[in-house]
Amino acid sequence: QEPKLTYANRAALPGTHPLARRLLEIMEKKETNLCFSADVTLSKELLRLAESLGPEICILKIHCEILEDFTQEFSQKLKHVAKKHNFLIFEDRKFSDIGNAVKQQYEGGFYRISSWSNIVSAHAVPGPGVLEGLSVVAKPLGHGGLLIAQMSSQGSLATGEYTKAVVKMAEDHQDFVFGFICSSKITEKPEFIHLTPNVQIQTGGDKLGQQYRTPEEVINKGSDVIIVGRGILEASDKLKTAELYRKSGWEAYKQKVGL
Ligand code: 5IU
Repeated sequence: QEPKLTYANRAALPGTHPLARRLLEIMEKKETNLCFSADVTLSKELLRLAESLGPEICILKIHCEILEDFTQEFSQKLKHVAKKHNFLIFEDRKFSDIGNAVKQQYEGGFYRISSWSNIVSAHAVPGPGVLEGLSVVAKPLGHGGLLIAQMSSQGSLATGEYTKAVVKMAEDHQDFVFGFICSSKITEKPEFIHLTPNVQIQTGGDKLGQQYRTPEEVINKGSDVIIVGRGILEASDKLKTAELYRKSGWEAYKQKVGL
């Protein structure tokens, strides 16, 4: 069997997107494949979480429109914390309109997402125009995007041939797309990063269709980054719990690549 590539090996591949390279280097340096998903309503709380969990994570994923009190001052503070603790900011916007609309949604409006978020997500449903619109904004800023290839919710329509078409679309737009939100490994190309939500050490689900798997299962299934929200958010000691997720994700990775 071929030796498995490490995150560092993949960072060094010539075809790896510069932002993916930065992510893989952060992962290697901080020994973490944990993306913390902070769906909270107050910006102060989000900043507090980012400050305290920052050292444990490679990415902080947020939904800016869940915040009740979003300001540009907040986003600048978040950027500052991200720089201090060396993690990337991911606005999980799931853009899904025509190119001209998403370009404006990404760059302008109330949130001005492109001014503070390194990574954004998009649906492939509209066709390649969505990526072309986002690219116009992302490229000069060095940002990158993730395509939603599969979803963790019950009854998701993003399966089979759809997922395959998403991979193809990503391969055709590697100047912007550097990876996928997915539940399992969907391409053998080592330049692409696989990120998987619905991770909890306690398996099961929620009442709204979410279905959970453990960090080990997810990493063993070929994913690179575990996305954990309520598994950490609802714990009484969030820092200790984040550390637990970081360690289990990292151990699973080390075993997988044979380190
Ligand atoms: N998320 C999913 N599943 C998906 C996609 C995104 O859970 O298929 I695409 C988001 C939703 C939420 C986070 O922001 O990931 C998971 O949070 P919990 O760990 O709290 O379930």
